[in-house]
Amino acid sequence: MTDSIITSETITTADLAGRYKSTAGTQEGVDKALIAEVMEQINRDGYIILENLFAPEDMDALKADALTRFKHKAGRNNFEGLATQRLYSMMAETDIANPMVEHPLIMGLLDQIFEPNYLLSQLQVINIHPNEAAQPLHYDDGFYPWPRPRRALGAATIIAVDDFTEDNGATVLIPQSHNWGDHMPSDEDKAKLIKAVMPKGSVLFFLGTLWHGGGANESQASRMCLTAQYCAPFCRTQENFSLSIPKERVKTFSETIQRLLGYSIHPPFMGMVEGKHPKRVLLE
Ligand SMILES: O=C(O)CCC(=O)C(=O)O
Repeated sequence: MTDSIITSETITTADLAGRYKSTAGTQEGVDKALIAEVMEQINRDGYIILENLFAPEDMDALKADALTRFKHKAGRNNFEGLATQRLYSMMAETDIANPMVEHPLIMGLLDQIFEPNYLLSQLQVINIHPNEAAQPLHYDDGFYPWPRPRRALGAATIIAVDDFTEDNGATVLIPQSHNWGDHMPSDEDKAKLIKAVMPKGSVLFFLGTLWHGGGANESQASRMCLTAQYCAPFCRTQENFSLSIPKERVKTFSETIQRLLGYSIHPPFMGMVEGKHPKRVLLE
């Protein structure tokens, strides 16, 4: 039981959990000056490329692992990609991507963008094969039907598992489109598209309001990425991880990953189970 006195002023911020207090922000810290510098670019342009954040060998290991797990040869429509493989729910089978999902710099940026206890909204490996057409341009948090311009309710990483080149399907994006109102990209806007060309192990980090899409793959080789999308703690996640990742596996994950998967509370009680903290269901 908590002995906090709840008032009209504190009802949306009070941490009512008695046993499992919020662990938001307890991950390894990152230099504040670096976070401020990166955030300045994200706020201005809607994105940043963090070159070589991960070791190429870790990318090779992730690729070898993912290639054994794809269940389908291609997507079901031109958004998933008719020459693109997607691996969903990988945490149900392997934790090879966990260090990338919870990297301290990524968490440090998300701490600046969202309220505490933000969530992992989806996690995918995307393998774009030769001859794939460009994906329709979109912004990732567009399914939250709130008028633009507005704050980002989502943010994403696209981690280059292969080198992203001029012709192999590097993600394309429109700088500063995170500030747009509710209009579709015009031909003039599309002329400003840039390609996220980057060496493997690099990360494209962008706000959920930034217009972007997978690029056309005009090369002879496939282009793989790992992408994690995160959302504000009061938004519905794209994947329902409580159903897709067995509790026995979640128990083995770090505190940060558990929190990202929804074993956390957005004050005062969003995410509760039978009025209790979800960790009680996970751990007791
Ligand atoms: O694969 C990419 O480069 C981008 C994919 C994407 O934006 C998506 O599937 O929502």
